[in-house]
Amino acid sequence: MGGPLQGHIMRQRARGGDQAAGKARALGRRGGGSTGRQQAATSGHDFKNGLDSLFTPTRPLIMGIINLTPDSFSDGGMFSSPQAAWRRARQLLAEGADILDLGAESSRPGARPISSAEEKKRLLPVLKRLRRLAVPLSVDTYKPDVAEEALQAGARMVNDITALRDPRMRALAARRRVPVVMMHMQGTPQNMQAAPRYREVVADVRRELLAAARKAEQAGVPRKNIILDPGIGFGKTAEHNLLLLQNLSVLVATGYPVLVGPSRKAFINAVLGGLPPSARTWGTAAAVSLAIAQGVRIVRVHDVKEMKMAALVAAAIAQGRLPGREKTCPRS
Ligand code: HH2
Repeated sequence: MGGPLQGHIMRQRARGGDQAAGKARALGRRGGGSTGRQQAATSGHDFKNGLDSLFTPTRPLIMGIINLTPDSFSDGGMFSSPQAAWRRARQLLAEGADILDLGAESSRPGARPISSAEEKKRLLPVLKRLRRLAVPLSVDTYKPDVAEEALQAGARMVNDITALRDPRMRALAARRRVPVVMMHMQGTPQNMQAAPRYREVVADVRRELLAAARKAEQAGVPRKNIILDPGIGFGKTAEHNLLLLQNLSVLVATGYPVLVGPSRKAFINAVLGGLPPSARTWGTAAAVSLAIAQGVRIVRVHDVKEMKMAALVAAAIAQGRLPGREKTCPRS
């Protein structure tokens, strides 16, 4: 951990930020054993006003992953039936998820792309069932027609691993005025890990994301709806991922909210060795904690219960105060 993180924490303190506390209050209110619907009702952010509810008060948000795929790298086939997805959604809500991200096409290295028709067949029945949970649902897709139908079916947010590369995605995001995650990827899932190459990975990813955000804004996407994501594992070596995670504060300093998805990814295994994805929880917790300490707003994770605890403690340490003792801090 170097200068940028230290500097960020000092700046956060000086500003009297309050990242941990709002979420911790919500968690405290919930207690154990309540239903997903009850929890969603108390979570206090419904995205009705774009991303405003993310910022007053500021707090780390946990995006729980639900992969409706047979071939995802860590949980392929586990939640692909509507019944299994429903049970998983209820579990993740009970564990404290703030947003659920539904993905119907795997983006692991070498994954076989699927047609829009196949993606919708996997996604839409589950989405229509989960929307009654009244928690914001995000759809993880880069296909405009899939995103469009998902929004019509109740999704409130689009997570695009190609950073709105397709102009029809930009037009859709502009028209529907929903929050959009713009993730950095070098290449495509089919070729991205062949030979990732950067001049200077942190600066390159920052520049390319800012260029993509500018294009989106020119197409009419409101700035307040744009969330940036460095795309851990997407066209990056293990060292690239470590440098990006070390320097998340550089992306945070752009002023856009930042989301990061280190969950169970291969860079953890590159450090620790010999661990299948399901055994990478502690490594994920380290990455989540350092990300939150640098000002990251949202973490996309499989292990919600564990990452919720890690994120809240990391945020409390970064702020230097107990949850609930913060002043509200609207986005300036
Ligand atoms: N990672 C994955 C998928 N979508 N979206 C964002 N914004 N950021 C990420 O880091 C990210 C993402 C890959 O993880 P997973 O969904 O678990 O696996 P798979 O792509 O194999 O389904």
